[in-house]
Parts: sequence; C-alpha cells; structure tokens
Amino acid sequence: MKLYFDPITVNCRKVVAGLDLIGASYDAEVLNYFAGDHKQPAFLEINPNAELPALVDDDLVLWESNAILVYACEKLGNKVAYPEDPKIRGDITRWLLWESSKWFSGCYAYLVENVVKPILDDKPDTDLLAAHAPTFHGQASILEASLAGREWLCADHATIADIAVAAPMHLHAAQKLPLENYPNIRAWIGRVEALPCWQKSDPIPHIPAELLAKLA
Ligand SMILES: N[C@@H](CCC(=O)N[C@@H](CS)C(=O)NCC(=O)O)C(=O)O
Repeated sequence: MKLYFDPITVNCRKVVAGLDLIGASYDAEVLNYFAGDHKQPAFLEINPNAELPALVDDDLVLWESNAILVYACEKLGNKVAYPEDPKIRGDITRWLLWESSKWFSGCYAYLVENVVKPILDDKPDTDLLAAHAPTFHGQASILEASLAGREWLCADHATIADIAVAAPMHLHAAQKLPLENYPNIRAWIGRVEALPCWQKSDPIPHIPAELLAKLA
C-alpha cells in the first residue's frame, strides 16, 4: 500500500495514527500541503477532490480517511481496532460518519482561526468563532454524554473510532478549543494522547520552527 499524506494535516494524522494502531505497513509518499502539492495534476489523478490523504493498493485508489481506516482493518483482519461484533461495528460506523459530517467542521473553524491564520500572518476572526461556538458546543455535548462512564467510544479499548474522532481536535490547545465544560472529553483525549500511535504521529516535529513560533 502507498499512502499519500502530509503529516501536519488533521486527516493525515488520523490515518498515520490509525494505520499504526491497526499494524498496517505502507510506503510513504509525503506531499507538502502548504505548498499545494495536493492541487497538482499528478495528485488530482489520485484524488480529484484535491484533498489529503489518499491510499493506493494495487488497483484500489482510496480517498476519504475513514474509508482508508476501515479498509486497512478489513485487509489485515484486525478485530481489535475494528471489533467484528456487528453492534460495535455499527457504533464505529456511526462515529466515523459523525466525525466526517459534523465534528470535523465543528473543530476545524478553531484550527483555521487560531492555528492556520496566525501561521499565515493573519488574525483570528473572533466574531466568526463566536457565531460558530453554539455549533461546536452542541456537538461537544453529544460527545461528552456519549463518553460518560466509559474510557473509549465503542469498546473497552481504543478502536479506529477513537482515532477518527480525536483527529479534528489533535491540536486542541493551539486550536483553543473551548473544552472547559467537558471533563469526559478531556479525560478521553488524554487517553488517546497516551497511545503510542498518537505520540508517534505528532505533527509538531514536522512543522518548521519559524511557523510554530507564530503560535506562541
Ligand atoms: N473527508 C475527507 C477530508 C479530507 C480533507 O479535507 N483533507 C484536508 C487536509 S486535513 C485537505 O487536504 N484539504 C484541501 C485543502 O485545504 O486545500 C477525508 O476524511 O479524507
């Protein structure tokens, strides 16, 4: 398998950590997101959406990060990261879809305003974030309630659902995600952050020091 990715982006961090959790090995093709490599014709032939990541496995060309995680689990037969109990799989599918359709954009506004814009020498739009806050809090309240009394989202151990849902908040401190009222989310993301696959996929070492300095 060959993975096309830039380790600094949300959905690439998701697949790098997830493939590690699954135990899937791959050839790495690193692209430069900020240089726009994902918009170049060669990559558009792989993913016409001009988005990272993408996976190529023989004649299968797969984009959508969550599809990549499910495919890798099925290819390797990993029933820990993706338990075969249909109810757990249904639950995992639910969280993968929720992450992609709701939570990603819920968290992304904070990433753009508080991380990407300062890196690009632009100012966060505080009015935009204030208008967006109710959307984020509505979604965070759902995640908070779902984590009550449990350590992981879908099983008694980490699955690909935890990796997928953690990814949009992977820089939560720099994103300034308002997590003050969500103790279950804070405890759970702490558990995700203790996973070796999460630590090994830390994007910070891949961000040039002069860009990181702008976030200080
Ligand atoms: N739903 C897609 C979203 C992929 C996506 O949005 N990737 C971002 C990086 S995290 C990207 O490449 N965006 C293109 C751009 O900003 O130009 C997935 O999960 O793979």
